[in-house]
Amino acid sequence: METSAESPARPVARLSIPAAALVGVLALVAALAAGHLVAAFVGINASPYLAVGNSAIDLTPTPVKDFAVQTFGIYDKLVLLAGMAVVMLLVAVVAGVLSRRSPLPGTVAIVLLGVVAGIAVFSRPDLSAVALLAPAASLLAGVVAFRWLHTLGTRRSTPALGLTELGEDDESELPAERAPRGKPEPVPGRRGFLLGAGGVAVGAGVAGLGGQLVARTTSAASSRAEIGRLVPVRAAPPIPPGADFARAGTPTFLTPNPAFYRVDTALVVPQVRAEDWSLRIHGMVDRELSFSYDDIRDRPLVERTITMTCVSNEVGGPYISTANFLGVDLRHLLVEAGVRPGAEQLYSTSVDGYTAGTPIVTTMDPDREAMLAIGMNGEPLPLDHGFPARLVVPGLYGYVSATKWVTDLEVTTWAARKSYWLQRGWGQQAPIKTQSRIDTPKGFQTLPAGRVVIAGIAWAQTTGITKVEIRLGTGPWQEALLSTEVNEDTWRMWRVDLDLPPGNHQVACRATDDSGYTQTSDRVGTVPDGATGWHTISFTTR
Ligand SMILES: Nc1nc2c(c(=O)[nH]1)N[C@H]1C(S)=C(S)[C@@H](COP(=O)(O)O)O[C@H]1N2
Ligand SMILES: [Mo]
Repeated sequence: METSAESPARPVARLSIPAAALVGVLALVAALAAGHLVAAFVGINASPYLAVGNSAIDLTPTPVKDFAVQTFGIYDKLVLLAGMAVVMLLVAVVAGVLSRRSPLPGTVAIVLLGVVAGIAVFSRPDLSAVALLAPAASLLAGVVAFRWLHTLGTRRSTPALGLTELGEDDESELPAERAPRGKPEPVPGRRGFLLGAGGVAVGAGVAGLGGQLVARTTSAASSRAEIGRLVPVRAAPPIPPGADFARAGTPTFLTPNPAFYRVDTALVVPQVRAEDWSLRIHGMVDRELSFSYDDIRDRPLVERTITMTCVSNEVGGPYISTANFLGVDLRHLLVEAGVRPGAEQLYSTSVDGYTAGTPIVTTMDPDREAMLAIGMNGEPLPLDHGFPARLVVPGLYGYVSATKWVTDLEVTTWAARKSYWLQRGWGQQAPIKTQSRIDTPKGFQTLPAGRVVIAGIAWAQTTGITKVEIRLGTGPWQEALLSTEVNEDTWRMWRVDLDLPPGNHQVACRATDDSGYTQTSDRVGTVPDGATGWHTISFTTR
């Protein structure tokens, strides 16, 4: 009888467990890579992997989110992406193994994943309907890769490492024309499978990397690079000498952009090109307005030194930074639009659907100088800090004021709109609380006995800091030396020089602001409107 390993393919064999798992994983990789490549053209957040991750963030219950931020800090999103990868890989392995004989279970699994990704993409506010092409490409590539590899792997051939021929445990289906056992000649079945698998892996790699490359060049980064210099009509006054005690261990007065704290719900930084950006002002206004990037940059630009703070900053925490923000007065834009009586809230929306609600009175207060910012520390806004434009309102925590990638401002009431974090239990009114932090020594540090500098920061934006005191153990409060004041919207540094004998020490600090208020010792957590309490650390001198 005429039989050879190259006889027409027929699904008479089944895949070994490792081969089946490999088929599942490669189909997954092919699907994700194809989706990523297409997403590079229709909006990178349409990449199924990222879209599912972004939806996961929005659906996560607040306590879990808080836990993640607390536990993983800036790595929270990395941990989420890694966790998703593990889950997807497990699903792929299981689907593959369930498909050892028939490709049906794996096909169903891919279609299900494709539908989940499609829903995730569809529900993203920053994506249009064409973005569905990305999950569609994933679905197609996944199914094709899966079925093709499955066919290659189950093509009857000489028994080989990756393959189990039918028959060993299933005599009833033993094919009559079994391949001869004696001659392990070339093994095209196995070789074909391995070549196919390698091909899929390489193809996926090329598609995935290609997607990254395309996304980068069509991206906001290239648009930002072409902005050129933004020149204010009024630059921020230079930072005077003595504005920080950085040499003693405080932060520098201005935070370099890469070191500026970052807090947002975006898994991948929204990519908005300046050319494509516009800002709409509408709602309870006399006339609706819309501004392009050039409309904004052609207005008189002002530059202001402002310290931003996140409501999620624990006592002693890192979510505070200072920059020279450049932009236009938000109040002027609102006056042009004509805010109607009865308006309470400026409801701002980011391109990624994030929203915040700022009291209209605050935005209209001439002393507050709320900004629509397009520049930061002499550059266009960095992508992660809101390029092309964001809001900055001195004295309010970021979640009620500092919308990044802002594209829509609706003048409205509190009842009509509930912003992202309000829906999750945070406060409607969130002025920044007067606080202070010890930066040096570090908690549990050991230093030589003798001269020791205790130094840190204090802030009470819009009011200003008048006094900072420290206390060793339960000793008397001693007043710290304050740095040169820059303005009332920024932090202020402080230091105390001590002579300490060897021993264990505990030190606490508290600030008093220009209204005469001294920081309370009552410890409250960050929810719903910001932490209070004295920052206290222990250290040792030897
Ligand atoms: N689009 C968008 N804007 C946002 C946020 C966000 O999640 N999405 N987070 C806000 C919060 S909670 C803070 S504290 C500030 C942080 O701004 P930064 O990342 O530039 O420091 O941005 C605000 N603006
Ligand atoms: Mo925040």
